[in-house]
Amino acid sequence: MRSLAFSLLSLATAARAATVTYNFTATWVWAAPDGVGRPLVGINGQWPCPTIEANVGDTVVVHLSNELGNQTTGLHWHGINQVSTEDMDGPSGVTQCPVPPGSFIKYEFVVDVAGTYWYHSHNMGQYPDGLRGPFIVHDPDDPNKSKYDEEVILTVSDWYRNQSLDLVRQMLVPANTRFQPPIPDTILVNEGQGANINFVKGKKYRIRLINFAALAGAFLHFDSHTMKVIMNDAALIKEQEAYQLRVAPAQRYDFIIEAIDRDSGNYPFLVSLDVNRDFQNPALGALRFPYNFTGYLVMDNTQPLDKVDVVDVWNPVDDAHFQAYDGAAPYADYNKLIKLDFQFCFDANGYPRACFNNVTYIGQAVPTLYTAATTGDDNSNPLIYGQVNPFIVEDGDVVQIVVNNLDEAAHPFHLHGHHFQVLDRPGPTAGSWPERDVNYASEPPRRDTVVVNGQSYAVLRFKADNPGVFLFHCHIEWHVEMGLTVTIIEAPSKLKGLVFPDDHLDNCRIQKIPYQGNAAGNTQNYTDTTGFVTVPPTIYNG
Ligand SMILES: *[C@@H]1O[C@H](CO)[C@@H](O)[C@H](O)[C@H]1NC(C)=O
Ligand SMILES: *[C@@H]1O[C@H](CO)[C@@H](O)[C@H](O)[C@H]1NC(C)=O
Ligand SMILES: *[C@@H]1O[C@H](CO)[C@@H](O)[C@H](O)[C@H]1NC(C)=O
Ligand SMILES: *[C@@H]1O[C@H](CO)[C@@H](O)[C@H](O)[C@H]1NC(C)=O
Ligand SMILES: *[C@@H]1O[C@H](CO)[C@@H](O)[C@H](O)[C@H]1NC(C)=O
Ligand SMILES: *[C@@H]1O[C@H](CO)[C@@H](O)[C@H](O)[C@H]1NC(C)=O
Ligand SMILES: *[C@@H]1O[C@H](CO)[C@@H](O)[C@H](O)[C@H]1NC(C)=O
Ligand SMILES: [Cu+2]
Repeated sequence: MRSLAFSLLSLATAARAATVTYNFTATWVWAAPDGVGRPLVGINGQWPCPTIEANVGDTVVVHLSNELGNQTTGLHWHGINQVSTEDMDGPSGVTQCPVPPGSFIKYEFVVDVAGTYWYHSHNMGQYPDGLRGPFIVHDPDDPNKSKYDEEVILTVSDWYRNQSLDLVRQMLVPANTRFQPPIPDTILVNEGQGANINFVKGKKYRIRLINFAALAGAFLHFDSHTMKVIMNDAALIKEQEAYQLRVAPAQRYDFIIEAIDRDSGNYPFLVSLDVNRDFQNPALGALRFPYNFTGYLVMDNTQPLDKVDVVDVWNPVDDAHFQAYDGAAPYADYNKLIKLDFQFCFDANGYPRACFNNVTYIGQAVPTLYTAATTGDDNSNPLIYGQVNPFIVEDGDVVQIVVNNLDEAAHPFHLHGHHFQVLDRPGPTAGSWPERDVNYASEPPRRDTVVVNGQSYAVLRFKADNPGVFLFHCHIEWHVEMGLTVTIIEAPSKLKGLVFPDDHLDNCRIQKIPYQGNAAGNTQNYTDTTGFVTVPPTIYNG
Protein backbone atom coordinates (compact mmCIF):
# COMPACT_ATOMS: atom_id res chain seq x y z
CA MET A 1 0.00 0.00 0.00
CA ARG A 2 2.70 2.37 1.05
CA SER A 3 4.76 2.05 -2.11
CA LEU A 4 1.63 2.39 -4.24
CA ALA A 5 0.76 5.61 -2.50
CA PHE A 6 4.26 6.91 -3.10
CA SER A 7 4.31 6.13 -6.79
CA LEU A 8 0.87 7.67 -7.32
CA LEU A 9 2.08 10.77 -5.56
CA SER A 10 5.21 11.06 -7.66
CA LEU A 11 3.21 10.51 -10.86
CA ALA A 12 0.88 13.31 -9.88
CA THR A 13 3.83 15.57 -9.18
CA ALA A 14 5.49 14.69 -12.48
CA ALA A 15 2.31 15.41 -14.39
CA ARG A 16 2.14 18.88 -12.89
CA ALA A 17 5.81 19.79 -13.38
CA ALA A 18 6.18 22.65 -15.82
CA THR A 19 8.96 24.77 -17.25
CA VAL A 20 8.80 28.38 -16.12
CA THR A 21 10.85 30.77 -18.25
CA TYR A 22 12.00 34.30 -17.46
CA ASN A 23 13.84 36.63 -19.81
CA PHE A 24 15.89 39.07 -17.75
CA THR A 25 17.90 41.94 -19.18
CA ALA A 26 20.05 43.71 -16.58
CA THR A 27 20.41 47.46 -17.16
CA TRP A 28 21.07 50.57 -15.13
CA VAL A 29 17.82 52.28 -14.20
CA TRP A 30 17.22 55.49 -12.28
CA ALA A 31 15.14 55.08 -9.14
CA ALA A 32 14.63 56.72 -5.76
CA PRO A 33 13.62 54.02 -3.28
CA ASP A 34 14.20 56.36 -0.31
CA GLY A 35 13.35 59.57 -2.16
CA VAL A 36 16.94 60.13 -3.28
CA GLY A 37 17.55 59.23 -6.92
CA ARG A 38 20.52 57.11 -7.99
CA PRO A 39 21.44 54.61 -10.69
CA LEU A 40 20.40 51.07 -9.77
CA VAL A 41 20.77 47.72 -11.43
CA GLY A 42 17.30 46.72 -12.58
CA ILE A 43 15.76 44.06 -14.78
CA ASN A 44 13.91 44.73 -18.04
CA GLY A 45 14.10 48.46 -17.40
CA GLN A 46 12.36 48.17 -14.03
CA TRP A 47 13.31 48.34 -10.40
CA PRO A 48 12.42 46.70 -7.97
CA CYS A 49 13.38 43.50 -9.73
CA PRO A 50 10.57 41.02 -10.46
CA THR A 51 9.57 38.11 -8.21
CA ILE A 52 10.28 34.64 -9.62
CA GLU A 53 7.47 32.17 -8.89
CA ALA A 54 7.19 28.46 -9.64
CA ASN A 55 5.69 25.30 -8.20
CA VAL A 56 7.81 22.69 -6.51
CA GLY A 57 9.13 20.24 -9.13
CA ASP A 58 9.10 22.81 -11.92
CA THR A 59 12.10 23.60 -14.07
CA VAL A 60 13.03 27.27 -13.91
CA VAL A 61 14.83 28.79 -16.90
CA VAL A 62 16.28 32.29 -16.70
CA HIS A 63 17.87 33.91 -19.76
CA LEU A 64 20.03 36.71 -18.39
CA SER A 65 21.36 39.37 -20.76
CA ASN A 66 23.90 41.88 -19.54
CA GLU A 67 23.15 45.35 -20.95
CA LEU A 68 24.87 47.24 -18.11
CA GLY A 69 27.55 48.48 -20.48
CA ASN A 70 30.20 48.94 -17.81
CA GLN A 71 29.97 45.98 -15.40
CA THR A 72 29.93 42.22 -15.52
CA THR A 73 27.07 40.36 -13.84
CA GLY A 74 25.58 36.97 -12.89
CA LEU A 75 22.81 35.55 -10.68
CA HIS A 76 22.74 33.17 -7.71
CA TRP A 77 19.56 31.45 -6.49
CA HIS A 78 19.96 31.72 -2.75
CA GLY A 79 18.86 28.55 -0.94
CA ILE A 80 18.20 26.44 -4.05
CA ASN A 81 20.61 23.56 -3.60
CA GLN A 82 21.18 22.81 -7.31
CA VAL A 83 21.05 19.04 -6.99
CA SER A 84 22.69 17.71 -10.23
CA THR A 85 22.96 21.25 -11.62
CA GLU A 86 26.05 22.44 -9.74
CA ASP A 87 27.03 24.61 -12.73
CA MET A 88 23.86 26.74 -12.35
CA ASP A 89 24.65 28.06 -8.86
CA GLY A 90 25.92 31.39 -10.14
CA PRO A 91 28.86 32.80 -8.15
CA SER A 92 31.45 34.32 -10.48
CA GLY A 93 34.84 32.67 -10.38
CA VAL A 94 33.34 29.59 -8.73
CA THR A 95 30.75 27.96 -11.00
CA GLN A 96 30.97 30.30 -13.99
CA CYS A 97 32.84 33.22 -15.51
CA PRO A 98 31.22 36.62 -14.98
CA VAL A 99 28.84 37.61 -17.79
CA PRO A 100 30.48 40.54 -19.61
CA PRO A 101 28.52 43.50 -21.02
CA GLY A 102 26.79 42.55 -24.27
CA SER A 103 26.71 38.85 -23.42
CA PHE A 104 24.17 36.48 -21.88
CA ILE A 105 23.84 33.26 -19.87
CA LYS A 106 21.11 30.69 -19.48
CA TYR A 107 20.34 29.20 -16.08
CA GLU A 108 18.19 26.08 -15.89
CA PHE A 109 17.43 24.04 -12.76
CA VAL A 110 14.68 22.20 -10.93
CA VAL A 111 13.15 23.79 -7.85
CA ASP A 112 12.98 20.68 -5.70
CA VAL A 113 11.88 22.11 -2.34
CA ALA A 114 9.04 24.56 -1.70
CA GLY A 115 9.68 27.71 0.27
CA THR A 116 10.87 31.30 0.30
CA TYR A 117 14.12 32.06 -1.50
CA TRP A 118 15.70 35.02 -3.22
CA TYR A 119 18.00 35.61 -6.13
CA HIS A 120 20.85 38.07 -6.29
CA SER A 121 24.01 38.96 -8.14
CA HIS A 122 27.02 37.03 -6.80
CA ASN A 123 29.47 39.18 -8.68
CA MET A 124 31.56 42.21 -7.65
CA GLY A 125 29.47 43.30 -4.65
CA GLN A 126 26.58 44.12 -6.97
CA TYR A 127 23.43 43.14 -5.11
CA PRO A 128 23.45 46.21 -2.81
CA ASP A 129 23.13 48.18 -6.07
CA GLY A 130 19.69 46.61 -6.50
CA LEU A 131 20.13 43.36 -8.40
CA ARG A 132 18.04 41.11 -6.11
CA GLY A 133 14.48 39.83 -5.93
CA PRO A 134 12.18 37.34 -4.17
CA PHE A 135 12.02 33.76 -5.44
CA ILE A 136 8.95 31.82 -4.26
CA VAL A 137 8.51 28.09 -4.74
CA HIS A 138 4.88 27.20 -4.07
CA ASP A 139 3.68 23.82 -2.92
CA PRO A 140 0.18 22.94 -4.11
CA ASP A 141 0.20 20.27 -1.36
CA ASP A 142 1.57 22.55 1.35
CA PRO A 143 1.02 20.75 4.68
CA ASN A 144 0.30 24.15 6.24
CA LYS A 145 -2.11 25.33 3.54
CA SER A 146 -5.20 25.09 5.72
CA LYS A 147 -3.49 27.43 8.19
CA TYR A 148 -3.66 30.57 6.02
CA ASP A 149 -5.84 32.36 3.46
CA GLU A 150 -3.44 34.75 1.75
CA GLU A 151 0.28 35.19 1.15
CA VAL A 152 2.33 38.37 1.48
CA ILE A 153 6.02 38.97 0.65
CA LEU A 154 7.82 41.32 3.04
CA THR A 155 11.40 42.26 2.16
CA VAL A 156 13.67 44.33 4.39
CA SER A 157 17.04 45.81 3.60
CA ASP A 158 19.61 48.37 4.48
CA TRP A 159 20.21 50.94 1.75
CA TYR A 160 23.17 52.94 0.49
CA ARG A 161 23.02 56.02 -1.69
CA ASN A 162 26.51 55.36 -3.10
CA GLN A 163 27.35 52.63 -5.55
CA SER A 164 28.91 49.43 -4.23
CA LEU A 165 32.07 49.69 -6.28
CA ASP A 166 32.88 53.06 -4.68
CA LEU A 167 32.00 51.79 -1.22
CA VAL A 168 34.20 48.71 -1.55
CA ARG A 169 37.09 50.73 -2.92
CA GLN A 170 36.81 53.12 0.00
CA MET A 171 36.73 50.19 2.45
CA LEU A 172 39.70 48.28 1.02
CA VAL A 173 42.45 50.77 1.88
CA PRO A 174 45.33 50.36 4.34
CA ALA A 175 43.99 53.28 6.41
CA ASN A 176 40.94 51.18 7.31
CA THR A 177 42.79 49.49 10.15
CA ARG A 178 39.59 48.86 12.10
CA PHE A 179 37.95 46.93 9.26
CA GLN A 180 34.99 49.31 9.11
CA PRO A 181 32.32 48.30 6.60
CA PRO A 182 30.25 50.97 4.82
CA ILE A 183 27.40 52.12 7.08
CA PRO A 184 23.95 52.26 5.45
CA ASP A 185 22.08 55.50 4.79
CA THR A 186 18.59 54.19 5.46
CA ILE A 187 16.18 51.26 5.58
CA LEU A 188 13.96 49.87 2.83
CA VAL A 189 10.89 47.70 3.27
CA ASN A 190 9.53 46.07 0.11
CA GLU A 191 12.26 48.06 -1.68
CA GLY A 192 10.64 51.37 -0.71
CA GLN A 193 9.33 53.29 2.22
CA GLY A 194 5.67 52.43 2.26
CA ALA A 195 4.63 48.84 2.90
CA ASN A 196 1.14 48.59 4.26
CA ILE A 197 -0.52 45.21 4.18
CA ASN A 198 -4.24 45.01 3.49
CA PHE A 199 -5.78 42.78 6.12
CA VAL A 200 -9.28 41.37 6.31
CA LYS A 201 -10.71 40.75 9.76
CA GLY A 202 -10.48 37.09 10.77
CA LYS A 203 -8.33 36.04 7.82
CA LYS A 204 -4.93 34.42 8.21
CA TYR A 205 -1.86 35.53 6.31
CA ARG A 206 1.36 33.76 5.51
CA ILE A 207 4.12 36.36 5.51
CA ARG A 208 7.29 35.53 3.60
CA LEU A 209 10.00 37.65 5.23
CA ILE A 210 13.32 38.07 3.37
CA ASN A 211 16.34 40.17 4.34
CA PHE A 212 18.14 41.57 1.24
CA ALA A 213 20.67 43.58 3.27
CA ALA A 214 24.38 44.02 2.60
CA LEU A 215 25.21 44.51 6.29
CA ALA A 216 22.38 44.87 8.78
CA GLY A 217 20.05 42.45 10.47
CA ALA A 218 16.47 43.61 11.04
CA PHE A 219 14.05 43.20 13.91
CA LEU A 220 10.33 42.81 13.33
CA HIS A 221 7.38 43.18 15.68
CA PHE A 222 3.63 43.45 15.08
CA ASP A 223 1.39 45.36 17.44
CA SER A 224 -1.19 42.98 19.03
CA HIS A 225 -0.40 40.10 16.67
CA THR A 226 1.85 37.13 17.35
CA MET A 227 3.78 35.38 14.61
CA LYS A 228 3.53 31.63 14.14
CA VAL A 229 6.77 30.71 12.43
CA ILE A 230 6.49 27.69 10.10
CA MET A 231 9.70 27.88 8.07
CA ASN A 232 13.25 29.17 8.31
CA ASP A 233 15.26 29.55 5.09
CA ALA A 234 12.75 27.43 3.12
CA ALA A 235 12.90 24.55 5.62
CA LEU A 236 9.79 23.53 7.57
CA ILE A 237 9.97 23.75 11.34
CA LYS A 238 7.56 22.76 14.07
CA GLU A 239 5.31 25.73 14.56
CA GLN A 240 6.95 28.25 16.87
CA GLU A 241 5.31 31.34 18.36
CA ALA A 242 7.32 34.53 18.20
CA TYR A 243 6.67 38.06 19.42
CA GLN A 244 9.81 39.39 17.80
CA LEU A 245 12.04 38.07 15.05
CA ARG A 246 15.54 39.03 14.03
CA VAL A 247 16.26 38.25 10.39
CA ALA A 248 19.92 38.42 9.37
CA PRO A 249 21.13 39.28 5.87
CA ALA A 250 20.03 36.52 3.44
CA GLN A 251 17.80 34.72 5.97
CA ARG A 252 14.07 34.12 5.47
CA TYR A 253 11.19 33.37 7.83
CA ASP A 254 7.70 32.25 6.87
CA PHE A 255 5.11 32.91 9.53
CA ILE A 256 1.37 33.15 9.92
CA ILE A 257 -0.51 36.00 11.50
CA GLU A 258 -4.21 36.17 11.97
CA ALA A 259 -6.04 39.48 11.60
CA ILE A 260 -7.82 39.97 14.90
CA ASP A 261 -11.56 40.27 14.53
CA ARG A 262 -12.52 42.19 17.66
CA ASP A 263 -12.32 45.50 15.78
CA SER A 264 -11.33 47.02 12.45
CA GLY A 265 -8.39 49.03 13.72
CA ASN A 266 -5.24 49.55 11.74
CA TYR A 267 -2.31 47.95 13.55
CA PRO A 268 1.28 49.15 13.18
CA PHE A 269 4.32 46.95 12.76
CA LEU A 270 7.88 48.01 13.41
CA VAL A 271 10.98 47.04 11.42
CA SER A 272 14.19 48.18 13.05
CA LEU A 273 17.53 48.00 11.30
CA ASP A 274 20.17 46.49 13.56
CA VAL A 275 23.68 47.81 13.00
CA ASN A 276 24.91 46.60 16.37
CA ARG A 277 28.02 44.54 16.36
CA ASP A 278 26.13 42.08 18.54
CA PHE A 279 22.88 43.27 20.09
CA GLN A 280 22.98 40.54 22.72
CA ASN A 281 26.29 41.66 24.15
CA PRO A 282 25.73 44.63 26.49
CA ALA A 283 29.49 45.08 26.84
CA LEU A 284 29.54 46.44 23.31
CA GLY A 285 27.85 49.62 24.50
CA ALA A 286 24.66 51.42 23.58
CA LEU A 287 22.30 49.51 21.35
CA ARG A 288 22.06 51.10 17.95
CA PHE A 289 18.90 51.06 15.89
CA PRO A 290 19.44 54.06 13.63
CA TYR A 291 16.67 53.38 11.13
CA ASN A 292 13.13 52.35 11.93
CA PHE A 293 10.18 51.78 9.67
CA THR A 294 6.53 51.64 10.66
CA GLY A 295 4.06 49.89 8.40
CA TYR A 296 0.42 49.01 8.97
CA LEU A 297 -1.89 46.06 8.84
CA VAL A 298 -4.70 48.01 7.22
CA MET A 299 -8.14 46.65 8.04
CA ASP A 300 -10.10 49.84 7.37
CA ASN A 301 -8.59 52.44 5.09
CA THR A 302 -11.03 55.10 6.21
CA GLN A 303 -9.34 54.99 9.63
CA PRO A 304 -6.12 56.95 10.23
CA LEU A 305 -2.69 55.32 10.15
CA ASP A 306 -1.24 57.02 13.18
CA LYS A 307 -0.56 54.48 15.92
CA VAL A 308 3.08 53.68 16.52
CA ASP A 309 4.49 50.38 17.63
CA VAL A 310 6.79 50.84 20.61
CA VAL A 311 9.35 48.21 21.51
CA ASP A 312 11.39 48.84 24.63
CA VAL A 313 13.81 45.96 24.37
CA TRP A 314 14.51 43.74 21.40
CA ASN A 315 14.51 40.16 22.60
CA PRO A 316 13.82 38.00 19.56
CA VAL A 317 13.02 34.30 19.62
CA ASP A 318 16.18 32.12 19.59
CA ASP A 319 16.12 30.48 16.18
CA ALA A 320 18.81 27.96 17.18
CA HIS A 321 16.09 26.34 19.30
CA PHE A 322 13.68 25.85 16.41
CA GLN A 323 13.02 22.20 15.65
CA ALA A 324 13.00 20.50 12.27
CA TYR A 325 9.41 19.60 11.36
CA ASP A 326 10.34 15.93 10.81
CA GLY A 327 12.17 15.65 14.14
CA ALA A 328 15.29 14.35 12.41
CA ALA A 329 18.26 13.80 14.71
CA PRO A 330 21.75 15.16 13.93
CA TYR A 331 23.55 13.21 11.21
CA ALA A 332 25.50 10.59 13.15
CA ASP A 333 29.20 9.73 12.97
CA TYR A 334 30.63 12.67 11.13
CA ASN A 335 33.90 11.75 9.49
CA LYS A 336 35.03 15.15 8.26
CA LEU A 337 35.60 18.15 10.52
CA ILE A 338 36.11 21.58 9.00
CA LYS A 339 37.14 23.95 11.76
CA LEU A 340 37.17 27.61 10.80
CA ASP A 341 38.57 30.35 13.02
CA PHE A 342 37.35 33.69 11.73
CA GLN A 343 39.11 36.95 12.46
CA PHE A 344 40.00 40.07 10.55
CA CYS A 345 43.53 40.22 9.18
CA PHE A 346 45.83 42.22 6.89
CA ASP A 347 47.27 41.12 3.57
CA ALA A 348 50.88 41.51 2.44
CA ASN A 349 50.17 45.10 1.34
CA GLY A 350 48.57 46.01 4.66
CA TYR A 351 45.03 46.03 3.25
CA PRO A 352 42.21 45.02 5.60
CA ARG A 353 40.95 41.51 4.94
CA ALA A 354 38.89 38.83 6.65
CA CYS A 355 40.46 35.44 7.27
CA PHE A 356 39.48 31.88 8.06
CA ASN A 357 42.40 30.15 9.79
CA ASN A 358 44.57 33.15 8.92
CA VAL A 359 43.94 32.79 5.18
CA THR A 360 41.86 35.18 3.10
CA TYR A 361 39.98 34.03 -0.01
CA ILE A 362 41.53 35.25 -3.25
CA GLY A 363 39.78 34.65 -6.57
CA GLN A 364 41.85 32.81 -9.20
CA ALA A 365 41.88 32.86 -12.98
CA VAL A 366 39.92 29.63 -13.51
CA PRO A 367 36.48 29.19 -11.89
CA THR A 368 36.93 26.50 -9.22
CA LEU A 369 34.28 24.13 -10.63
CA TYR A 370 35.99 24.20 -14.02
CA THR A 371 39.30 23.28 -12.37
CA ALA A 372 37.60 20.37 -10.56
CA ALA A 373 36.17 19.10 -13.85
CA THR A 374 39.35 19.28 -15.92
CA THR A 375 42.20 18.07 -13.70
CA GLY A 376 41.49 14.34 -13.48
CA ASP A 377 42.45 12.62 -10.24
CA ASP A 378 44.42 15.68 -9.15
CA ASN A 379 41.08 17.34 -8.44
CA SER A 380 41.17 15.91 -4.92
CA ASN A 381 44.41 17.79 -4.21
CA PRO A 382 43.53 21.15 -2.61
CA LEU A 383 46.82 22.64 -3.81
CA ILE A 384 45.64 22.95 -7.43
CA TYR A 385 42.79 25.36 -6.62
CA GLY A 386 44.93 28.21 -5.31
CA GLN A 387 44.01 30.44 -2.37
CA VAL A 388 40.25 29.94 -2.52
CA ASN A 389 40.39 28.21 0.90
CA PRO A 390 39.55 24.82 -0.64
CA PHE A 391 38.27 21.95 1.51
CA ILE A 392 37.82 18.55 -0.12
CA VAL A 393 34.94 16.39 1.10
CA GLU A 394 34.31 12.97 -0.36
CA ASP A 395 31.01 11.67 -1.68
CA GLY A 396 28.86 10.54 1.26
CA ASP A 397 30.94 12.17 3.99
CA VAL A 398 29.11 13.53 6.99
CA VAL A 399 30.70 16.93 7.44
CA GLN A 400 30.80 18.98 10.63
CA ILE A 401 31.62 22.64 10.17
CA VAL A 402 32.64 24.51 13.29
CA VAL A 403 32.88 28.29 13.03
CA ASN A 404 34.79 30.01 15.81
CA ASN A 405 33.96 33.70 15.52
CA LEU A 406 36.89 35.52 17.16
CA ASP A 407 35.37 38.90 16.23
CA GLU A 408 33.15 40.88 18.60
CA ALA A 409 30.35 41.21 16.07
CA ALA A 410 27.72 38.67 15.02
CA HIS A 411 28.08 37.41 11.43
CA PRO A 412 25.61 35.45 9.25
CA PHE A 413 27.27 32.47 7.54
CA HIS A 414 25.76 30.91 4.42
CA LEU A 415 26.42 27.57 2.71
CA HIS A 416 25.63 26.99 -0.96
CA GLY A 417 24.35 23.57 -2.05
CA HIS A 418 22.96 22.40 1.31
CA HIS A 419 20.67 23.10 4.19
CA PHE A 420 22.89 22.33 7.17
CA GLN A 421 21.71 21.30 10.62
CA VAL A 422 22.37 23.82 13.38
CA LEU A 423 23.54 21.60 16.24
CA ASP A 424 24.68 24.36 18.56
CA ARG A 425 24.80 28.14 18.46
CA PRO A 426 25.48 29.61 21.90
CA GLY A 427 25.20 33.28 22.89
CA PRO A 428 27.94 35.88 22.65
CA THR A 429 31.28 35.51 24.49
CA ALA A 430 30.86 31.74 24.86
CA GLY A 431 34.37 31.46 23.41
CA SER A 432 35.53 28.86 20.93
CA TRP A 433 34.10 25.38 20.41
CA PRO A 434 35.23 23.22 23.36
CA GLU A 435 36.30 20.46 20.91
CA ARG A 436 33.69 18.14 22.42
CA ASP A 437 30.43 17.06 20.82
CA VAL A 438 28.10 17.69 23.75
CA ASN A 439 24.78 19.42 24.40
CA TYR A 440 23.64 19.41 20.79
CA ALA A 441 20.04 19.95 19.72
CA SER A 442 18.20 16.64 19.35
CA GLU A 443 15.98 17.86 16.48
CA PRO A 444 18.18 20.57 14.98
CA PRO A 445 16.69 23.10 12.58
CA ARG A 446 18.03 22.94 9.02
CA ARG A 447 18.73 26.18 7.22
CA ASP A 448 21.15 27.81 4.78
CA THR A 449 22.25 30.88 6.76
CA VAL A 450 23.09 30.95 10.48
CA VAL A 451 24.10 33.83 12.71
CA VAL A 452 27.23 33.15 14.74
CA ASN A 453 27.39 35.44 17.76
CA GLY A 454 30.38 37.58 18.66
CA GLN A 455 33.29 35.74 20.33
CA SER A 456 31.29 32.56 20.11
CA TYR A 457 30.80 29.60 17.82
CA ALA A 458 28.39 27.43 15.86
CA VAL A 459 28.38 23.72 15.05
CA LEU A 460 26.79 22.72 11.74
CA ARG A 461 26.45 19.39 9.94
CA PHE A 462 25.53 18.26 6.45
CA LYS A 463 25.78 15.13 4.36
CA ALA A 464 27.93 15.35 1.24
CA ASP A 465 25.31 14.00 -1.17
CA ASN A 466 25.38 16.83 -3.71
CA PRO A 467 28.53 16.80 -5.87
CA GLY A 468 29.69 20.30 -6.77
CA VAL A 469 31.77 23.27 -5.72
CA PHE A 470 29.98 25.23 -3.04
CA LEU A 471 30.95 28.34 -1.12
CA PHE A 472 30.61 28.85 2.62
CA HIS A 473 30.81 32.54 3.42
CA CYS A 474 29.70 35.42 5.58
CA HIS A 475 26.63 36.99 3.97
CA ILE A 476 27.65 40.50 4.89
CA GLU A 477 28.50 41.49 1.33
CA TRP A 478 31.35 43.74 2.46
CA HIS A 479 32.98 40.79 4.24
CA VAL A 480 32.73 38.68 1.08
CA GLU A 481 34.74 41.42 -0.63
CA MET A 482 37.25 41.19 2.25
CA GLY A 483 37.68 37.47 1.57
CA LEU A 484 35.53 35.79 4.25
CA THR A 485 34.86 32.69 2.14
CA VAL A 486 35.90 29.06 1.93
CA THR A 487 35.24 26.67 -0.96
CA ILE A 488 33.88 23.17 -0.44
CA ILE A 489 34.93 20.81 -3.24
CA GLU A 490 32.27 18.15 -2.75
CA ALA A 491 32.71 14.65 -4.19
CA PRO A 492 35.57 15.46 -6.60
CA SER A 493 35.41 11.90 -7.97
CA LYS A 494 32.02 12.82 -9.44
CA LEU A 495 33.14 16.16 -10.89
CA LYS A 496 35.83 14.71 -13.16
CA GLY A 497 35.04 15.28 -16.82
CA LEU A 498 31.85 17.29 -16.29
CA VAL A 499 30.84 19.16 -19.43
CA PHE A 500 29.44 22.68 -19.24
CA PRO A 501 27.01 24.52 -21.52
CA ASP A 502 28.58 26.46 -24.36
CA ASP A 503 26.93 29.74 -23.41
CA HIS A 504 28.60 29.49 -19.98
CA LEU A 505 32.04 28.80 -21.49
CA ASP A 506 31.54 31.52 -24.12
CA ASN A 507 31.55 34.07 -21.31
CA CYS A 508 35.06 32.87 -20.42
CA ARG A 509 36.21 32.83 -24.05
CA ILE A 510 35.01 36.38 -24.75
CA GLN A 511 37.07 37.66 -21.80
CA LYS A 512 40.03 35.34 -22.47
CA ILE A 513 39.54 33.72 -19.07
CA PRO A 514 40.94 30.16 -19.00
CA TYR A 515 38.39 27.48 -18.14
CA GLN A 516 40.56 24.37 -17.91
CA GLY A 517 43.41 23.21 -15.76
CA ASN A 518 44.56 24.35 -12.35
CA ALA A 519 43.80 27.74 -10.74
CA ALA A 520 46.14 29.47 -13.18
CA GLY A 521 44.90 27.55 -16.23
CA ASN A 522 47.91 25.20 -16.41
CA THR A 523 46.67 22.14 -18.29
CA GLN A 524 50.04 20.29 -18.30
CA ASN A 525 51.18 20.29 -14.69
CA TYR A 526 48.34 20.81 -12.23
CA THR A 527 50.59 21.08 -9.19
CA ASP A 528 52.68 23.83 -10.72
CA THR A 529 51.50 26.91 -8.84
CA THR A 530 53.07 29.44 -11.20
CA GLY A 531 50.54 32.16 -11.90
CA PHE A 532 48.38 31.55 -8.83
CA VAL A 533 47.11 34.76 -7.25
CA THR A 534 48.60 34.88 -3.74
CA VAL A 535 48.09 38.52 -2.82
CA PRO A 536 44.75 40.31 -3.34
CA PRO A 537 44.88 43.05 -5.99
CA THR A 538 45.42 46.50 -4.51
CA ILE A 539 42.90 48.05 -6.91
CA TYR A 540 39.48 46.52 -6.50
CA ASN A 541 37.68 45.87 -9.77
CA GLY A 542 35.22 43.26 -8.53
C1 LIG B 1 12.32 35.05 -24.22
O1 LIG B 1 13.06 35.45 -25.35
C2 LIG B 1 13.05 34.51 -26.42
C3 LIG B 1 13.99 34.94 -27.53
O2 LIG B 1 14.67 36.11 -27.24
C4 LIG B 1 11.63 34.37 -26.92
O3 LIG B 1 11.58 33.40 -27.94
C5 LIG B 1 10.73 33.91 -25.77
O4 LIG B 1 9.38 33.89 -26.18
C6 LIG B 1 10.86 34.85 -24.57
N1 LIG B 1 10.17 34.23 -23.45
C7 LIG B 1 9.45 34.93 -22.59
C8 LIG B 1 8.81 34.15 -21.47
O5 LIG B 1 9.34 36.14 -22.66
C1 LIG C 1 28.40 52.49 -14.77
O1 LIG C 1 27.28 53.12 -15.31
C2 LIG C 1 26.41 53.69 -14.34
C3 LIG C 1 25.17 54.17 -15.06
O2 LIG C 1 25.49 55.07 -16.04
C4 LIG C 1 27.15 54.81 -13.63
O3 LIG C 1 26.31 55.40 -12.66
C5 LIG C 1 28.36 54.21 -12.94
O4 LIG C 1 29.10 55.21 -12.32
C6 LIG C 1 29.22 53.47 -13.94
N1 LIG C 1 30.24 52.76 -13.21
C7 LIG C 1 31.52 52.80 -13.57
C8 LIG C 1 32.46 52.07 -12.72
O5 LIG C 1 31.90 53.42 -14.54
C1 LIG D 1 29.10 58.97 -1.86
O1 LIG D 1 28.38 59.98 -2.56
C2 LIG D 1 28.61 61.28 -2.06
C3 LIG D 1 27.65 62.22 -2.79
O2 LIG D 1 27.72 62.02 -4.17
C4 LIG D 1 30.09 61.65 -2.30
O3 LIG D 1 30.35 62.92 -1.77
C5 LIG D 1 30.95 60.60 -1.57
O4 LIG D 1 32.32 60.85 -1.84
C6 LIG D 1 30.60 59.21 -2.02
N1 LIG D 1 31.33 58.22 -1.24
C7 LIG D 1 32.07 57.28 -1.81
C8 LIG D 1 32.70 56.29 -0.91
O5 LIG D 1 32.23 57.22 -3.01
C1 LIG E 1 14.10 52.57 16.66
O1 LIG E 1 13.31 51.71 17.47
C2 LIG E 1 14.01 51.16 18.58
C3 LIG E 1 13.07 50.19 19.27
O2 LIG E 1 11.86 50.79 19.55
C4 LIG E 1 14.48 52.27 19.49
O3 LIG E 1 15.24 51.74 20.55
C5 LIG E 1 15.35 53.23 18.70
O4 LIG E 1 15.73 54.32 19.49
C6 LIG E 1 14.62 53.74 17.47
N1 LIG E 1 15.54 54.52 16.67
C7 LIG E 1 15.26 55.75 16.26
C8 LIG E 1 16.30 56.42 15.43
O5 LIG E 1 14.22 56.32 16.54
C1 LIG F 1 3.43 22.94 8.90
O1 LIG F 1 3.72 21.66 8.38
C2 LIG F 1 4.71 20.93 9.09
C3 LIG F 1 4.95 19.63 8.36
O2 LIG F 1 3.80 18.86 8.27
C4 LIG F 1 4.26 20.71 10.53
O3 LIG F 1 5.30 20.07 11.25
C5 LIG F 1 4.00 22.09 11.15
O4 LIG F 1 3.57 21.94 12.48
C6 LIG F 1 2.95 22.80 10.34
N1 LIG F 1 2.72 24.13 10.89
C7 LIG F 1 1.53 24.58 11.16
C8 LIG F 1 1.43 25.99 11.63
O5 LIG F 1 0.56 23.90 10.99
C1 LIG G 1 46.82 32.89 13.16
O1 LIG G 1 47.68 33.96 13.45
C2 LIG G 1 47.70 34.28 14.85
C3 LIG G 1 48.47 35.57 15.02
O2 LIG G 1 49.42 35.72 14.04
C4 LIG G 1 48.27 33.10 15.60
O3 LIG G 1 48.28 33.39 16.98
C5 LIG G 1 47.39 31.87 15.35
O4 LIG G 1 47.96 30.73 15.94
C6 LIG G 1 47.23 31.60 13.88
N1 LIG G 1 46.19 30.60 13.70
C7 LIG G 1 46.30 29.59 12.85
C8 LIG G 1 45.12 28.65 12.76
O5 LIG G 1 47.27 29.44 12.15
C1 LIG H 1 55.10 20.10 -11.85
O1 LIG H 1 55.38 21.28 -11.14
C2 LIG H 1 55.98 21.02 -9.86
C3 LIG H 1 56.06 22.36 -9.14
O2 LIG H 1 56.71 23.30 -9.94
C4 LIG H 1 57.31 20.33 -10.04
O3 LIG H 1 57.85 20.04 -8.78
C5 LIG H 1 57.09 19.05 -10.83
O4 LIG H 1 58.34 18.47 -11.12
C6 LIG H 1 56.37 19.33 -12.13
N1 LIG H 1 56.03 18.06 -12.75
C7 LIG H 1 56.37 17.80 -14.02
C8 LIG H 1 55.96 16.48 -14.54
O5 LIG H 1 56.95 18.62 -14.72
CU1 LIG I 1 30.61 39.07 8.25
